[in-house]
Amino acid sequence: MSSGQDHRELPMRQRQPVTDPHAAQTSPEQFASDVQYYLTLNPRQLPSRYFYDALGSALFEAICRLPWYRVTRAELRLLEAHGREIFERAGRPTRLVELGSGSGDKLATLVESGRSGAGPLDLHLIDVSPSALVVSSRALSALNDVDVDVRIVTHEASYEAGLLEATREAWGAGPTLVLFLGSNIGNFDRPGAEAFLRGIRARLARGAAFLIGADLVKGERELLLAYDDPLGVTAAFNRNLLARINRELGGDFDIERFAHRAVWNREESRVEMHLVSLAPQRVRVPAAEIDFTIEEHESIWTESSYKYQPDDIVRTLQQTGFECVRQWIDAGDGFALTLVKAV
Ligand code: AVI
Repeated sequence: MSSGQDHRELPMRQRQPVTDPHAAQTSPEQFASDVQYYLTLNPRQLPSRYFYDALGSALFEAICRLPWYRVTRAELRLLEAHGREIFERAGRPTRLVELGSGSGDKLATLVESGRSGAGPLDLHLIDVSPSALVVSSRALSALNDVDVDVRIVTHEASYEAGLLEATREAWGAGPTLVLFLGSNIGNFDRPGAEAFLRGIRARLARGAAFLIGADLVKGERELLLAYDDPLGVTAAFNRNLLARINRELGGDFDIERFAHRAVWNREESRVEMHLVSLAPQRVRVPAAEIDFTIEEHESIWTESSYKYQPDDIVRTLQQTGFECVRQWIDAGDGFALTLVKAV
């Protein structure tokens, strides 16, 4: 893959950090040290995993409801339409493990549309947010009312640590389907995505099924509207990162003097989000021990959201230890669900 190769050759300081957006590294000390490190790089950056404090998570939920951000709805439609086939082709799994389960909506949709009444189903929810785990396990418990016998286990952990715990569980062990939805893979750069998928493969038994959702390359106008919506919700989501630094690390970012900007980087196949300084301004973040001047028009690069071609997804999965079972595409909204098995 040429883009992955090129990217790997860039010096580390020019790369957007490889982020596990829901990684468990959220201690105040880690946050301060990451802010210090990334804000003093050239170009300045901040890791996108820090978007998801309570306000940021609420703003992200709102983004998922925006008419211009189609990822969530497209994926839910595919899960609903093809749930039965997903269960069949995944080998009728009795254990489902979702990495970054969030609200639990997607898993609930898949189980409701795909699972017939027979036998209990173990659902393992992995998320770093304890409040998300409470909400999702409550939502998924409701499946018991619609005649699906589910047992729910929550893991407050990063993806990989949670997967290790979930697959170590002796009870209920049976055919397993691991889910990585929401196009979260898009927030890894290409080498990071490959390394992540290899890590997942290493934790799975041969034959285990893996379902991944990924947003596809589409027209620039459509992509930019998804990341720079007319209601300004994505701008608020982006700028909240500076507000979070002010709140938690005593920073003095003048939030109104930073503009949200979304850019489609065609060569790298990614939408980038930036916060652009509207004037030369001094910024101090005492807990991160930084004090710097940011120039007018200088930007802080806060997120990369890589977009895939359908074949690209299959190739990447094949290169990381999986074989393709089936891919379902929503051509209208440009989204793909790909089911693979560990080989
Ligand atoms: C969580 N992640 C897949 C979202 C994305 O599309 O990259 C985060 C997001 N950023 C802006 N809008 C949504």
